[in-house]
Amino acid sequence: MLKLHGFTGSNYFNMVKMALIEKGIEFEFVNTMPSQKDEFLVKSPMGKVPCLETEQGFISETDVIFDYLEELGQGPSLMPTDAYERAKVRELIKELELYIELPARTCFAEAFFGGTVSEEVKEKARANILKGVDCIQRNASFSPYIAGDSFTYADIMFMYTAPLAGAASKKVLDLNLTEAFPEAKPLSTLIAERDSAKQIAADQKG
Ligand SMILES: N[C@@H](CCC(=O)N[C@@H](CS)C(=O)NCC(=O)O)C(=O)O
Repeated sequence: MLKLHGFTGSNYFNMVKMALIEKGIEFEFVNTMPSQKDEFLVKSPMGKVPCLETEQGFISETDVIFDYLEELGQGPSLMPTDAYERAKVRELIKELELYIELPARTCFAEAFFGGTVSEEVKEKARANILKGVDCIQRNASFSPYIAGDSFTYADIMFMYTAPLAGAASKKVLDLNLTEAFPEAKPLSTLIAERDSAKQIAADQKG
């Protein structure tokens, strides 16, 4: 059986967890924190979570794990069948990670972990997040899902990046993403209604 290593508070962990639940693939949860210790680095070369343990070895990087799960061919497909449309889903996944998640992440220390972040970092984050939002608005369809009429891995990436970036922006950057990114709330509300999202939210509450 596949084993998913990570912790319930990790947004990336929850992305892979959602994909596994959506596809109905059984997995074992291995509660694991990120670490730079040698024994973990052999499993996840950057020391990050999640990583997925298969019979052949470990896989890390969430979008790569998505592709692996899809290629297993089990459960409902979370990718379009057309090659161009598949590429567009991957494009959105990459944009959400690079241009929303990563700039927002530079402020997580102050937003969620009691740290502080310099004004310089905040200014850069504010500008980059707004640029990222523009990019997603140009590229996404929101009809009703981010890449069209079916639920895909890009929706999973969206679900565990945009709302968190919104919360960090509000808390630390005095930036209201509800105004700048009005499409985000209806989509996250729609995704939150899925059984997979409800299970993840319940597990997060403990
Ligand atoms: N690009 C990675 C990012 C994963 C990631 O940043 N995970 C966080 C937890 S939510 C982590 O392990 N952070 C520890 C670190 O950055 O060293 C992925 O796609 O899985």
